Amino acid sequence: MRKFFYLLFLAVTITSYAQTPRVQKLWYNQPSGKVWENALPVGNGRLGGMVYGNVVNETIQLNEHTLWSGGPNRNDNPEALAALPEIRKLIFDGKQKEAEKLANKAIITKKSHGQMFQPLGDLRLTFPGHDSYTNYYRELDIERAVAKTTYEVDGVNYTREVLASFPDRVIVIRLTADKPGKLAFGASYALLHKTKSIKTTASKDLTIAGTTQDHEGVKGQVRFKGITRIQTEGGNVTANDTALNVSGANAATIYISIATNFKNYNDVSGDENALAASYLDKAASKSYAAILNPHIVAYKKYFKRVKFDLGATDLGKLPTDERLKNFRNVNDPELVTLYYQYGRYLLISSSQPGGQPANLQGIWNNKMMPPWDSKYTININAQMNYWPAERTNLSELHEPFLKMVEELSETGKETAKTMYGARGWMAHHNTDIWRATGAIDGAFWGMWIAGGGWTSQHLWQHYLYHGDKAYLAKIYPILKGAATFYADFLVEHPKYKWLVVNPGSSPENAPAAHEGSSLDAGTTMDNQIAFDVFSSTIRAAEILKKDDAFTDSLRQMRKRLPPMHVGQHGQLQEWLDDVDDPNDHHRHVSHLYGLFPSDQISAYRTPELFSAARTTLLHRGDVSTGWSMGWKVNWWARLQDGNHAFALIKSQLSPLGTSKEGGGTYNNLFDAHPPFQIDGNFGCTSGITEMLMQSADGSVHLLPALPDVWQAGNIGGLLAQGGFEVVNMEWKSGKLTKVEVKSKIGGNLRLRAPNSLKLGSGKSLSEASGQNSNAFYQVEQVASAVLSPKANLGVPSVKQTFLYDIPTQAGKVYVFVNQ
Ligand code: FUC
Repeated sequence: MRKFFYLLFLAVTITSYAQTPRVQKLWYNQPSGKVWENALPVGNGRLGGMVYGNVVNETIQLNEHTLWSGGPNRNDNPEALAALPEIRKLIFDGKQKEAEKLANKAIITKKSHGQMFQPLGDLRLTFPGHDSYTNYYRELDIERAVAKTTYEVDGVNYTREVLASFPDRVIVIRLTADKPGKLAFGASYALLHKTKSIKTTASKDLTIAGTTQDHEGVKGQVRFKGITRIQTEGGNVTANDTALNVSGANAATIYISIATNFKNYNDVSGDENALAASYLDKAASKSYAAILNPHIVAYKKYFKRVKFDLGATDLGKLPTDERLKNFRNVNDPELVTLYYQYGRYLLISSSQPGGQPANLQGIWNNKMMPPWDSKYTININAQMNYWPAERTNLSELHEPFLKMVEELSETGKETAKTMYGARGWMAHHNTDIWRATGAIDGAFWGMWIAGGGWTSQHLWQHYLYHGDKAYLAKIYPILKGAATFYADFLVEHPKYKWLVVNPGSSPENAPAAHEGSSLDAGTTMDNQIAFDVFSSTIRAAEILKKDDAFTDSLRQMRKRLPPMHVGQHGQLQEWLDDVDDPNDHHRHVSHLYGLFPSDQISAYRTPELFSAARTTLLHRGDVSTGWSMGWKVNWWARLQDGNHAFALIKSQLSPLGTSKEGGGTYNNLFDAHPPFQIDGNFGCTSGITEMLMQSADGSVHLLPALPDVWQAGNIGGLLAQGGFEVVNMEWKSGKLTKVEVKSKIGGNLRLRAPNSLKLGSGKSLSEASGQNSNAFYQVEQVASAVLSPKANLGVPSVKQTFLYDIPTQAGKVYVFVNQ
């Protein structure tokens, strides 16, 4: 009954009205207490901080991007080469389980299974006498990248602000009291590292130092240094051996600098002491205001590029945790836009040029042994982190990932050669800061060779978005190396004569027919990735006018890859044989790689595969781990079903524990696998973009998957391939009313829209015809599907669209309005 009245109350207060959106903030009426997932993340790509907002015992849990266990190392298993023919034969003979046993022995590493991303430690601030407080409030302002806590004690208002400065490379905490002399606190550190020292210096700096852990037989070699300095206005600072104390101050600024000896994956000869001191001295010479303003400017440079409004309701006035509790039962469109922009905030804060890519937890981890080592799982998770990068106009932030791929193309050469006797480069399903490329965990998971192939596609995609030929020339050897590995690794299937990856797998899933073994030859995802690796290398070589003979051989091989199969249940087959179980709800749906992020499966070009992909997704079901649901939002967007995509968003934006199948969101809007994994945040941000705009399948498709609940709104700043920026897009009643597209490099703009459009000048548009002449929109036609005679294929329902060709010139903005 109470629930009924509550829902009634919510229904009455829901007056959906468009208004200027409020400042985008996560905010709460309670401190985090002991729960890390209540704390609010700040970061500058190099340093991460989790701000608890606790009143008496404040904690800022700290991370540094290069603070990993171990040191430079390799983990290839040289026995692989000799065992390869036998493993292949066993798989071709249908003895997958035996093949898996042999692969566990000869292919899975006998060395490191990957190193761990480790926390630095906690900065603890203690405020004696603040036990009885009132007017408590804390927030994370994602328009300025500043966390704030305020409360009142004995008539004094206290404020703390925390930021991780982009330009100054330090974390800064500003504390103020609104009555003079009332600020007093102690500052100390708690570190979990075994090798550590915490001490104060004569000049009252609080320093911490240590070395990361040995792990999996690799000696810990990352030395870190942290220096904390406090400057006060009024009052004074005193130091004991391991802590600083502030008393009688009006205000104080805490500067935290952290550095390590890490230079790159192969070099730990840096001077952490000199680096930490140089960042600190530079920053501490500036006032808080002199740090705050450039920080906001640097942050906004990225953040402000995308504006997004779906309207607002009064529910937006509630604290974030309450909105999360309500979301799936009410209409709170502003929580969608907040969550979307929060995904962008998290990428800006955890991935900056020159730094490490966002790992499984971005840059936020408080555990010495985090789940899955908080490393890079490259059979989906690390790629998903970067799906929003180009789409949501944060291309520069793709750089750390692209750099990692470049480094894998170096370390992965030896793996290709020693383990498989192949040229080129490869990686298995995981890597870490040392760019290890061996096979880890166990053959069931690790016997997957496509980590290099898939990650290499991010370089090609980056080119497709910007069209920079010099960049293409630079990365071409990496694409070519990935393709060369496939050229050497593929073998002829004895029965079908197709060229197949063997041994391979469809990540982390196994059909019952294979006695629980995941190993197989010619899995659908392996074929799709090989197709993309060949296609992108061929196209790059054509553009660069080189390597004709090589690309001819790739064309020949590409023709011999297995076509996609539609099986007896009308599903897209996950394996070459028709062994899928329609009741399989596995979180990985790897064979839909061809639908997203790739665009081999299309509503217009491959209707049978499109229908089969939809059936597969219906079989797999919705609720799953966070990242799996994030991927599903993208897939349903590609399937042009906005309502289904929105249903996934509702499941994802539910408090942790709402569904026993997993997934959900923590109070700080971190995605729950569970545990916390950031990929679900990024996957969902990408998916929401895909619901509103897709640049794939030969055109820029506007509003391809608008759910009924978002009938009016606007978004500006999305990027499309070929250098187009959708500067602004407005819609009402599900119809586009105004669209502005900036062409950065010229070329034909092929627009697909849900309603007919004309130019802003009133001139009509030309209907599109034939192939899109814009080379960035060239589509690679896949082979016709092989259909099971038992397959009952429904005809996909695809909404009517209008397709136009608009020749554009570089630098011009084109305006379109509803016809
Ligand atoms: C893969 C997934 C798990 C998890 C892990 C980090 O192994 O199957 O769900 O996301 O990566």
